[in-house]
Amino acid sequence: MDAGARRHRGNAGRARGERADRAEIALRTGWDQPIPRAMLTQRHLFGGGAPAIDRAFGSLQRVQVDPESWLDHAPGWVQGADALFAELHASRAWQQRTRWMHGKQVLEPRLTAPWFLESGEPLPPLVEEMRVVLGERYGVVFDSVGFNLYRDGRDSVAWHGDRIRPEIEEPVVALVALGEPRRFLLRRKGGGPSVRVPFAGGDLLVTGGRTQRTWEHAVPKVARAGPRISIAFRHGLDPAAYGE
Ligand SMILES: O=C(O)CCC(=O)C(=O)O
Repeated sequence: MDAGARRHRGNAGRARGERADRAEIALRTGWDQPIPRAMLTQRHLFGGGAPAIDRAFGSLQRVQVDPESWLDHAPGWVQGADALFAELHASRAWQQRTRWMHGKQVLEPRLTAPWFLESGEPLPPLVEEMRVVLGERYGVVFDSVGFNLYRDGRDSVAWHGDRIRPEIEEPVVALVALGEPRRFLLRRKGGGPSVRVPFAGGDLLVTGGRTQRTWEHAVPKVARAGPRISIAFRHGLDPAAYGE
């Protein structure tokens, strides 16, 4: 067999493997299904009114992405998400961080505003309620909250696992999305096929087990999108994570 044929067979084998991998994840999660239109409209209705959270976690479903890794998804966990979006958009001290990439400092394509428990600074009351209620449910003290603002479709976050201290083998990270729906993708660490995780404005998405260790996630750029805020509740964040 010549080199070209060998390469072709290698590529075809890899493609077959990736298809099988994607099919396996889709089978377990059902996440290759398009989100029904009616559900998107219904989601939009949750956006109005006074902000509140569902302390009973009535819509929450756990998805086992592999035997050691899970995601909890609670659609519409935040009611009045639009008012909370407006409050956070107006009140957080948004900054654009820089990152080292290929030996150069580049601007991170989104704005962030971290909060740390040790600062003693009060959080907006509903965000504090989320932090406490989520901490009770998952048995951890969320000692940092990262606010992320994606101003439009050009803002994004690249593939990564969160930088949690290595001695915490199974970190729990809780994310709340507000505003415009964006694609939230998940793939095994190091590459391979990705799946789109349903995560719309007002939803709660919690990663647990080994998800932050053996999987990575991303919010890719899109041609057009309105603003979106995500709130990340973490425990044991590596201090270097916000140091750049
Ligand atoms: O915005 C999101 O939904 C994800 C945020 C994230 O992954 C991060 O800040 O590490």
